[in-house]
Amino acid sequence: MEYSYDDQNIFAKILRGEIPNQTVYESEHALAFRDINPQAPVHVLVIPKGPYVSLDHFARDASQEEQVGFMQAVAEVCRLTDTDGGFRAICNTRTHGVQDVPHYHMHIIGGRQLGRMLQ
Ligand code: IU
Repeated sequence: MEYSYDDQNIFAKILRGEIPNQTVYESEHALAFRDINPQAPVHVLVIPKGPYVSLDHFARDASQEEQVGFMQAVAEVCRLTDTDGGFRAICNTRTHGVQDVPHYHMHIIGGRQLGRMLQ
């Protein structure tokens, strides 16, 4: 699989500070910010700072430090938001997964009872 990262994608612009965001947590390796179109009271996107297109790209090519850093950011988002009742983590992945923004991101969605299935 060849991954081609487009540095003009919207999350790359957010990482460069060219577009504002509502930051929940930031570290050396990851940024977490509120989704602009929230589907629930908690809807946060966690993204790595490195140039990874998708979950599979990140899982294959990111260093252990980047991968640990990413999961630590997920843990911080859980600590900082109303997720004690649980939440859903979603990584829409490339074309079949209907991924719109080609920079790897994990949705953390919660703060209310969710339905059983997503479409
Ligand atoms: P997807 O998994 O790539 O389909 O989700 C992209 C998400 O990015 C989606 O929930 C959008 O509402 C969100 N988003 C955003 O938070 N800020 C933006 O400027 C844009 C999209 I464009």
